[in-house]
Amino acid sequence: MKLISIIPGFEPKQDAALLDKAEALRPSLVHTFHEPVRCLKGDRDLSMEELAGTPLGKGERVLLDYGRHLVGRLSLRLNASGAHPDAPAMLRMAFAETLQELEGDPEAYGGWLSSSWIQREQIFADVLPCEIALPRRFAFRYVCVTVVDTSPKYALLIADAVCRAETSADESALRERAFPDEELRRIYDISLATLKACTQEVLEDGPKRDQRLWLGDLRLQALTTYRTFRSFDLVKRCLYLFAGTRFPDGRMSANVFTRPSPCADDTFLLDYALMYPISLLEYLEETGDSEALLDLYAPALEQVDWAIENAVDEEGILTPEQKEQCFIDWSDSLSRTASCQGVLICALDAAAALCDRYGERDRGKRYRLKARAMRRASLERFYAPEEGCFLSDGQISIHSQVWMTLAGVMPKDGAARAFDRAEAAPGPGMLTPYMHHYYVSALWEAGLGDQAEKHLRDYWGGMARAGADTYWECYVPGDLSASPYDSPLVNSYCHAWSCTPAYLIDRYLL
Ligand code: RAM
Repeated sequence: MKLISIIPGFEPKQDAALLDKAEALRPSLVHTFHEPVRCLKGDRDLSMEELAGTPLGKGERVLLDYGRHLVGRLSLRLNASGAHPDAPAMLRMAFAETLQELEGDPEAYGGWLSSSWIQREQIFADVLPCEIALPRRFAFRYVCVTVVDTSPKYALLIADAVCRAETSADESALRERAFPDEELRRIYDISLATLKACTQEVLEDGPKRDQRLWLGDLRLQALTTYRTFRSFDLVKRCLYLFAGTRFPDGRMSANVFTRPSPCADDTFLLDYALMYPISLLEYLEETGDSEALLDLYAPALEQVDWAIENAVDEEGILTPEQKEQCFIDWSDSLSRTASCQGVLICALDAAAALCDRYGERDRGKRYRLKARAMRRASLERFYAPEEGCFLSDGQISIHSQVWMTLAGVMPKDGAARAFDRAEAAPGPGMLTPYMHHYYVSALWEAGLGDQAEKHLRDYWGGMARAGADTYWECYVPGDLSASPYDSPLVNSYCHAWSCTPAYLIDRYLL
């Protein structure tokens, strides 16, 4: 599934008052400084002091390991060894969140996302000694530095390579937690590291790549930060950004660019837009923020109203055209109809609860009636009693069982059989932690807590065992090369929608 949307002449509708409020909520960043914890030159393991005394000539390469995932900017102090430098030093650098990324060849990359996301830098030092601050922000644990050339008269010394890391996450908000075992603590800690790295001036989608807001990711980050860093104002800022720049007809964009100034992307994903009323309700449940309710109520309900008017037939079933506008998971062969139907029912429930808060009870009642009718229609259309599970356009997938469960359509006591059936079916597998999050949540909601916990330990624990410092955008157990973009070289290995174990553990296990 390629996600490339180009709407000629697209001009988002900007709401200056909402965008001003978003701007006023821009957080300040906290900086920390980090040196490599080890340097590898060939098979020699060097300390930073040893590296500073090791001349590097043409073609030589060193791997700097910072020992943890960082989001920040690098400064190099370079020096010369030998005769007076008579030519610039030229360096090539590759930044990587995982070692595996350094193995791929950027020149051979042929995926559908831009190759410019591959984190590289080329620098020239005209005068030595010197200090060079790299202009771009990178997300990395490893930096591979190759000396492309110096001259026969001198070699290069790397005196230091300090990263100024940045985040707006407030560690002092974290509460001590008692974990039943080390595995769970590790899964939880990696989740915190992931969210911290994505917590910048907005809740970024992945600091290596998009560095902007995506609506589906935002909801999961918000749920997780409420129980960890408690960045309530940052969630509020993100909600205002989505409401402040939209499609001309009021729909929320799937993502918002934040620089140079907020601007909706011309990409619409129905299930993402429907996450907005859900996210707003969850934010209000946490904060009781009446300003946000007043400002964001109308934009939130517009998403649901648009869907009812444009995406549902008389029977209360999602239309075939609209299922094409849904994300749900990165799977080409997935039928998204039942899943997106489930998201819409959840959004109707959220809309009704928003109406209650706002004092429009009759309107809330109408959403409730619609949700009830859609539940009935879903059961009739998608549930196959002989199979004991839901079918979407004839296909059995875990995705459909998940969203029918979360939407309250799953027959009572039917979940265990439905999930067993779907797991055994040859249907499309789940590709992303985004989908796995909803899977685990659905298991818990269906009373299948043991299965949920096991899956959480297997899936996120699997990434931890594979060496993850932060959770990856895409993870398919047993296939480290899985990628939605035809190449893992552009995969993000610290990704917003993957950060939820801290939420899940806190909510269901502690
Ligand atoms: C990717 C982003 C994001 C996701 C969308 C659908 O480009 O990384 O996480 O929400 O796709």
